[in-house]
Parts: sequence; structure tokens; C-alpha cells
Amino acid sequence: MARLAPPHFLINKLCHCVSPHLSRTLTRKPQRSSSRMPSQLEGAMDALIAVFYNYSGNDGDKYKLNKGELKELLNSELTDFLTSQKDPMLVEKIMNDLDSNKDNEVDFNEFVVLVAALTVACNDFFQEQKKKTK
Ligand SMILES: [Ca+2]
Ligand SMILES: [Ca+2]
Repeated sequence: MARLAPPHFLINKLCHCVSPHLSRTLTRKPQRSSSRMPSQLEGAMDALIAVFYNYSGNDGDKYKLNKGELKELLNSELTDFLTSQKDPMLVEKIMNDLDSNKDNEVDFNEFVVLVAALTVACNDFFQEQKKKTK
């Protein structure tokens, strides 16, 4: 899957919007700096990053998921997805698939590829269902 490459000016702008909320999420300290509530999408981005760091910090490299951490994340956050697949090697396969730089860890860039792919799959499913009910 190709890496997403949004324009730089957009990234700068977005980071300015998200970072106050994000730093609050990451440090878990209340901050008064945010002038407004995050939008739905900003909130989703924020949540995505927070979920990743919830699991990546448990063992070894704080900024990467090792296999145990990835399994933990999938078990807790994507329970239905994991239990619907009967493959006992699933976590292994997902890990191999995601680990594009082959360091045996999943960093955030590699993690969002999974989330993006699953989100696209969900949307396809949703559109199929909509067509059927027509
Ligand atoms: Ca880790
Ligand atoms: Ca990696």
C-alpha cells in the first residue's frame, strides 16, 4: 500500500490544531491552552495516536509496538476482528505485513496503514450493504 503524502502546508496546519489536544492526551495533564473543542476528525486522529501509545509504551521501545504489544492492541481494540479470524498465526501475519522496514516492530507509520486498510474495508462493506437494501 502506498504511503499517504498530504501536502506540507496541510500537515503544518493540522499539527497545530491537533497537537494541543494531543499533548494533553499523551501527558494526561489537563491543559487550558485549547481554545476550542477538537473537530470529529481531529478527535479521531488524536484517538488513533493515543491508542497507539497506550500499547507501544508497555515494553521495550516506547514508540514502537513489538509482537506482544501488537497482539494486546488487536485483542483489546479490534476484538471482533481478531475473533472472527480463526487463523492462529494471524498476529504473526499482520506483523509481517505491517513491518515494512523489517525491524520486527510496528511503528506508528506502519500502524496507520493497518487502520487505513481496515477503514477502507469497512467502508466497502458499508457501501455493499447499502446497495443491497436499495
Ligand atoms: Ca514497545
Ligand atoms: Ca517496523
